[in-house]
Amino acid sequence: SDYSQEPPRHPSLLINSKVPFNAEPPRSALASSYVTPVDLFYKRNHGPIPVVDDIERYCVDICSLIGTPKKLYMRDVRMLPKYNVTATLQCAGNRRTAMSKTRKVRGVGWDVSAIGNAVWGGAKLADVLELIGIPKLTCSTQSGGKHVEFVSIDKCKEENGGPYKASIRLSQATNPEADVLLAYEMNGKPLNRDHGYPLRVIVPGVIGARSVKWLDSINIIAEECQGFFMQKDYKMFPPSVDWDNINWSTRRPQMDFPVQSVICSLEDVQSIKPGKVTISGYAVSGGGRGIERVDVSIDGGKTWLEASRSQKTGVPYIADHVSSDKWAWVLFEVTVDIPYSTEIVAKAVDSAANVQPENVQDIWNLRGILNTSWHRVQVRVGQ
Ligand code: MTE
Ligand code: MO
Repeated sequence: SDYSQEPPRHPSLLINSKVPFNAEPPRSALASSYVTPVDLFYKRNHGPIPVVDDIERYCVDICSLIGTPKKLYMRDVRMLPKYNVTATLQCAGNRRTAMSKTRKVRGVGWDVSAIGNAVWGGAKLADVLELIGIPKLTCSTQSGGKHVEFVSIDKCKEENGGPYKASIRLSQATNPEADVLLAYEMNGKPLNRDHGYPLRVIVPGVIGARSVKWLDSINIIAEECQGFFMQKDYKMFPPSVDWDNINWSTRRPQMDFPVQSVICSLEDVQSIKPGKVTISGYAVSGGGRGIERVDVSIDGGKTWLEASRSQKTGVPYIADHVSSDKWAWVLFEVTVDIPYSTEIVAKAVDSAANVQPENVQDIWNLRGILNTSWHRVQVRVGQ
């Protein structure tokens, strides 16, 4: 494959792999802004970044089981009502390195920054599907179509040189409140090549793997997408399953991500002076569930303090979907006195009262996905 036309990237990104390009920002840079700058947003690719230079001729083929196929040009997408949705995108492999420390897993070695929060601008998929005669809030069509498949332009080795693809349920795709977008903007600017120029899917509240970049076609299909990343990857297995006894067909593709929180203001291990320390980070849950609470411990989880939470400055955060960005992370902060070396821990609770698991061993899985265990950092206090 050809990596001669990769775009320029920010020098402070921590590179996990050069080809394909996989990189994340330093954790200290991540929680310093509610909206993650595009340059610092993690980049997760499975092949070379496609080159789309003739934007006039670029179009997405939409095929359904009924009716005639349609070609969707950028001008057609731009003609539909434009929505700006603030949504956190998180790779299922975020925090994989920490899981690998208890028992080896396969996959890109992410620290805690394979996640970012952006304002995605574009058309709602529900509006696009209406153009080809699929009404809003459709659960299944007469001809049996139940899933919407997104196929990319890129080429990856996992698909034997074919394109990256994924699908979501038709009921989610046609639900305007699910806010599934065909996005052409990120933080108010046209998408850049790394993030899917000219058009990508954003599926809020769902693992990043389903938000297909560089969209080439949309297919309404009867069964879920049979691609590698749906059927042979991004599934959550129990700790008893390893590479010698895995049966992929026993599990469903992961969609919503679980409740997560991470301390970004401290490295593990961090040396500090005794005294007041501000502990800050992010917390987010999938499926549009807001963050109800973030607990911080400075004694390894024996006692807890509640951190303050925020989204937009000056607007109180309430996890009620009306005054909050329901698909977006919250930033948390608490100032504490740390007199001696200790373990600092964060854990969040979402609006369905889901909590993070205490120990990573209990959720170990061979692909190293969804490490949402309590986030722990060691601090060494010296004079
Ligand atoms: N879409 C295409 N076409 N190719 C890819 O490799 N990677 C997926 C998803 N969409 C991918 C893709 C994965 S695993 C993630 S986590 C997100 O894109 C990452 O999006 P980002 O690079 O914009 O952060
Ligand atoms: Mo991912």
